[in-house]
Amino acid sequence: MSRKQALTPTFSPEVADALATGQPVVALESTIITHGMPYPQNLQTARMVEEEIRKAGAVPATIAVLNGVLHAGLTDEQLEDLAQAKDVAKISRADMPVIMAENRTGATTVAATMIAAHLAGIHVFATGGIGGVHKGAEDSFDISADLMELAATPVTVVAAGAKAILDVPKTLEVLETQGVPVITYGQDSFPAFWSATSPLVSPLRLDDAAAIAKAQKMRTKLGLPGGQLIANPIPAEEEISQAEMNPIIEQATAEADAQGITGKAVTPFLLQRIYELTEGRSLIANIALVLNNARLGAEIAKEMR
Ligand code: PSU
Ligand code: MN
Repeated sequence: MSRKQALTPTFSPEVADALATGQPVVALESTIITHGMPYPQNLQTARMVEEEIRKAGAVPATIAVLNGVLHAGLTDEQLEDLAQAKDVAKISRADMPVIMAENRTGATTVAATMIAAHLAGIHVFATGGIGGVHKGAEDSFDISADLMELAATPVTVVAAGAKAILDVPKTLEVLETQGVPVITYGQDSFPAFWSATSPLVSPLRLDDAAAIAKAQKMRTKLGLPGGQLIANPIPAEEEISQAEMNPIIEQATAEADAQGITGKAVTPFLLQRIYELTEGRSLIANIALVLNNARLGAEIAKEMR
């Protein structure tokens, strides 16, 4: 095999133009569409998130692999097809080369979206929640590749903290071990996805988008690989408190264990069960926090140039 230049993703016209003219661009993942939310709310949310980024003065680039082609920026038709598709692969770092080599279709997780964003020259990525260390990881060894990706690939990821389906203290420990700055935006408490606060104190805190962009640039200047995790609390009026969520999460986790759900299936199973157990309220909060992250992502992207 000869050495070739790295692959460039296929850009939508909007994203190609934005990158060529130096406009701020925010990457978006697609696993949240295919495995994180039910249809049609997944499609509606994907469109709303893109629109929110445009309103904030940046350009959205939703990432996915369609028939083996890595896309940055999807047409509305491509988005619609993906939102309705069945049996779409969930692509993390390990799957990405194989799915692409086999000309298959797949949705990108946080890890794979970071890889694609970096190949595209996009520095900021907004999503809902990252993967992390699962409860019981001391037996299952289930630790999301998202954490190692944050250590390796220079993209700033905006998420609403780590959701309480994970072992959040262990997730923070792995991020620290891997040298990933975990920065909460505007408060000391580390947010817990559906809940704006948790009893955990955030490792780091910054209060404006310019400071967040400056921190990523400094990381690169120091010759340190990797990105940073920005934990952006859900707006207080849209949260579901931890007191309310914790018993529901416990029940969903117990069911996953009882049914022997493991590996890649764990996160989608838990999200679906929590949606059912909260009678859809978890989804409403999930949509609110993704929109909130899209807005902050756009502000950071504007400061990143
Ligand atoms: N958290 C959410 N919604 C999601 C995911 C996480 O609130 O859809 C998805 C993201 O794509 C994340 C992936 O990268 O789940 C993590 O999966 P795993 O734990 O199998 O690495
Ligand atoms: Mn996992």
